[in-house]
Amino acid sequence: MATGHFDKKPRDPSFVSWHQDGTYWGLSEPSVVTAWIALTPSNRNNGCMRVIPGSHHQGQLPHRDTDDKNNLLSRGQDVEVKVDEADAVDLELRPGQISLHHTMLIHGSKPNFSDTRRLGITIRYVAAHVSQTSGFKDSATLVRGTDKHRNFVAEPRPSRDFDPDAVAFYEAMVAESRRRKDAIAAHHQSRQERLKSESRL
Ligand SMILES: O=C(O)CCC(=O)C(=O)O
Repeated sequence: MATGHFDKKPRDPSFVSWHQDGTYWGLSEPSVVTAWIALTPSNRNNGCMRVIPGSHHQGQLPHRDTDDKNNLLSRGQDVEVKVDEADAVDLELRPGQISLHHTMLIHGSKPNFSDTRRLGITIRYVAAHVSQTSGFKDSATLVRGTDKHRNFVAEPRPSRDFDPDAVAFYEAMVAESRRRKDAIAAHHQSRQERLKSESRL
């Protein structure tokens, strides 16, 4: 299990392009489900999540990086197949309600056109037998049973709020993840510059 959050302030232009979560996660198989938990109302006006029903049956689809600064995804990844907006279903939720989506489901969300905040947290449940195909070993919390596979670094179970060991573990993982993100961004930028200078030749 891993967590994250998606926050849109009132009148926030931030949006999420149509994408499949599994695209850049580097997992051996797409046995992952996300619980999107609404902490505020999430509706059509403030940019609720939208999904294309049944799209997870298409398997992994190609994506392109857009690097749009208003895109809440790290690379602004956008699925490279035509998405018919008429097929989209709005997942309107009240605070405390959740939606569940498969890692290959095409989904996204529009900007917040309202005066109210839209905030949701995500909990990603990964089957323990799934492994990472990229170099860095991520951490995860075991939520049930025994982990016979040890494919992820086991997160310590906090014994109380702000347990110092759990906080130190979290801070080390965040620092490592920032370091990786910066390395990817630097690699991406030098690739863009190389392509630009090649096109000038
Ligand atoms: O919160 C959103 O608008 C998008 C969420 C999302 O892309 C995800 O949970 O994978």
